[in-house]
Amino acid sequence: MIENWDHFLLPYTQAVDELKIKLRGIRKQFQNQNQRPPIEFVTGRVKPVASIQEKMTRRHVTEERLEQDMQDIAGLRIMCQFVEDIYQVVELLWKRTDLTILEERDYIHNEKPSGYRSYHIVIEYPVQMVTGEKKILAEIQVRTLAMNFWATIEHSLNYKYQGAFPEELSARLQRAAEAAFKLDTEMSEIREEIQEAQHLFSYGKRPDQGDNDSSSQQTDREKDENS
Ligand code: 0O2
Ligand code: 0O2
Repeated sequence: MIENWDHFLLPYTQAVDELKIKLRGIRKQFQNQNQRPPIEFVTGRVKPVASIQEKMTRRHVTEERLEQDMQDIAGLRIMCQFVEDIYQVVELLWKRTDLTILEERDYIHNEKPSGYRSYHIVIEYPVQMVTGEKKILAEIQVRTLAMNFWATIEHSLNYKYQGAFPEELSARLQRAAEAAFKLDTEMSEIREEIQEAQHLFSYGKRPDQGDNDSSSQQTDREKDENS
């Protein structure tokens, strides 16, 4: 029996806090280089105890096997603008030496029957506790803003219907997932145009222009920030 859940979850809480800072750091580093970051924003959570217990019952996971068999007690989510950014983020994660990737699940090109799309990565992450190092599992979900919009809506509907959607609603959700993916595909096709516009908006110059003329092309937003 896990008698003290706070004690059990402490390394997971620490891992989520650390990983949120580290992943948000990737975004900051790109911005610092005047480059468009492949990460839009990062969220994270420790699975609530009630959800852990419910999943243990549903998946027949014993307390002895909990640490190994439940991969998403620590969960991070990375939201990206474009599908291409997702794969760039995955590449960046593979290069890191502070975590080990154990599993990858590409639900972008192999979407779930519900229509769900995301890229899932299971990592092993070492947490420094006063009692020594503890390696824990964490799940990182990488998705576009459109995929996140769909998943958030579908997730809240799941609460209402407990997963047993009426057939018509289920079909509508699948169509909506396809529409969201079509939006992602369309956006990818005009990605260069969008990137140039975003760069102009943020830095007052096109990515192919050097740094020399930045002062003369400062945007209103930058002027506000600097004043
Ligand atoms: P939802 O689900 O949109 O209603 P901070 O503490 O301020 O530094 P943050 O990210 O603002 O950090 O808050 P927090 O509470 O740590 O993050 C909670 C977020 O985790 C939720 O955002 C979810 O988007 C996300 N999340 C929820 N469930 C999962 C999951 O199963 N896996 C992963 N990877 N992420 C999850 P919302 O908007 O509060 O909640
Ligand atoms: P749950 O079921 O409490 O985790 P795993 O559960 O990780 O051992 P599985 O089922 O292969 O094994 O994991 P998967 O599918 O890679 O990831 C499960 C998580 O993905 C879910 O966590 C959701 O955050 C998300 N997800 C998967 N399918 C769907 C879907 O159809 N709709 C939405 N909105 N999200 C989905 P949960 O919710 O904590 O579930």
